[in-house]
Amino acid sequence: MVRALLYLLPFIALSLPLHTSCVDYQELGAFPVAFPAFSTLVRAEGRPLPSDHVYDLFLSSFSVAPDATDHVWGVQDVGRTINEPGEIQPTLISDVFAWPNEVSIVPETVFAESGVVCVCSGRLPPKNNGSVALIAGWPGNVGDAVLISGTPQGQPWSYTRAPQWVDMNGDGRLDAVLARLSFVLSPPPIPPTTQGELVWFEQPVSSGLQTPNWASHVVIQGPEFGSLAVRLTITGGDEKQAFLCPEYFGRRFRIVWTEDSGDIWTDPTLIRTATIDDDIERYFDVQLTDVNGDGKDDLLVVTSSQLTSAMGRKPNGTVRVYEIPEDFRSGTWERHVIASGFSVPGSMTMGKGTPGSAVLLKRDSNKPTILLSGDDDRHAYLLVPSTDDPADWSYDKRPLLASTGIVGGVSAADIDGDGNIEAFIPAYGEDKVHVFRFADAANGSDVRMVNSGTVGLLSPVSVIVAWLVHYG
Ligand SMILES: *[C@@H]1O[C@H](CO)[C@@H](O)[C@H](O)[C@H]1NC(C)=O
Ligand SMILES: *[C@@H]1O[C@H](CO)[C@@H](O)[C@H](O)[C@H]1NC(C)=O
Ligand SMILES: *[C@@H]1O[C@H](CO)[C@@H](O)[C@H](O)[C@H]1NC(C)=O
Ligand SMILES: [Ca+2]
Ligand SMILES: [Ca+2]
Ligand SMILES: [Ca+2]
Repeated sequence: MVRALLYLLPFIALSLPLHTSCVDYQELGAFPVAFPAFSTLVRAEGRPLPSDHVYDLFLSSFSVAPDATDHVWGVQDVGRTINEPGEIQPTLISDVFAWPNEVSIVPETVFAESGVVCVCSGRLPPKNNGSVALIAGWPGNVGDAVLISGTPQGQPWSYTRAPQWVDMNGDGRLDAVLARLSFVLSPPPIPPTTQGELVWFEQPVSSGLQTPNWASHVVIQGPEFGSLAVRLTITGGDEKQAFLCPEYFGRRFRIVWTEDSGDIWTDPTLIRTATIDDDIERYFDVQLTDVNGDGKDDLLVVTSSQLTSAMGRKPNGTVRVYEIPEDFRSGTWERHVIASGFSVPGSMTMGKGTPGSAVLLKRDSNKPTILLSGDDDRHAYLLVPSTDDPADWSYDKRPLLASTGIVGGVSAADIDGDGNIEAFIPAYGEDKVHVFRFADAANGSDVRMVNSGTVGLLSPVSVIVAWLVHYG
């Protein structure tokens, strides 16, 4: 009822000129999905291997209503109907998860089988009972979910980002490595505290895809929402396995590795960490990618603004890039803040954060434009590089979409092979997913900021924080 009334809010008809020297775009349309949250594009697998430009799209959708049924959706070969987004009809993969977060595909190298979908979930407090689940058979008749994270009697955990598949114990089988979050509850008025940890689930010797409750091993305490597996160089030019670990509540950004020369993680006394940055921001998202187009990978990192009276500062969400040192264990990570000043508008900012996730719109060898979800600030943005010079870290921040609800996890790729990048922008409060295409400016279309939508509810991070603030 409330939502129906909110739909009647007038749409604001802003129109901003947004032509730039190196990127142009059009909104191709949108398709309906109730409460879309995360979107993920994955290259289609199978035999024979589909062409490079066949992508499947996965979406999670959840409602904060206590007894809601939440959904995991998939769209096979989403490029086929991309020019008529209204025709896109997602297929239901599962409705058994409470609050599904990131949905992805398990690489064929893990089970020598393609088409395994992985769902991370976790309804937030007080039913903080999430899981990591495998579902075989995509596309087609998918099977039942197998919960590898198990332990129904143990401490409840929420999982947000999809696992990284790395062989942690050297037995030749890839294991699932994830960050997870739990709340340590005390009787009121003592506020709950958060606990995060990097954990790996050990793939069993046989039938991993049919076996629930894989053995778990904690690497370090700290990371709550995500971590990224990377192989980086050390002095002498060798590479080592490591995990990048942003911490939201912990307000630091670290890297963890093992001193074991074969990168085997079973001996806790060999595990080491180094701090990449600890400028007390809330580290939220990290990707390894060449941001400035110099041929060397960098870290693209988002810190989320969050009003904290204790800090006595204005909230200031940022997008920043770290250059990777020659030896990741001891070197200095040079930081370049490429966009800042994100804050949730209005007076009701408690428990809200911005920006959300970022994705490069990588079309050619030029410095790519970045697509950014504003999350609780209800926008999507483009960060457009001022020049193609790799040493120039200046970007123009331009609003792309104004939704009056939360903007979810964005994804982008050339999904139809036409040379242009298409992007999916979930608009949680509008019950739809927007579809954009980015092209060269020479092929310019009528460009303006798109306004649509209604007032949204709460993003995953927001709910946690709102809950903490409320009970804290
Ligand atoms: C948590 O979820 C699992 C799997 O759905 C279920 O077996 C278990 O009973 C749940 N625990 C609680 C405390 O709700
Ligand atoms: C936000 O942080 C950036 C650098 O991290 C700084 O340049 C900028 O002035 C800050 N803005 C506000 C409003 O504090
Ligand atoms: C731009 O338009 C030209 C001519 O119509 C076409 O050949 C070219 O492929 C287009 N480029 C992109 C990136 O769409
Ligand atoms: Ca293993
Ligand atoms: Ca670079
Ligand atoms: Ca395309």
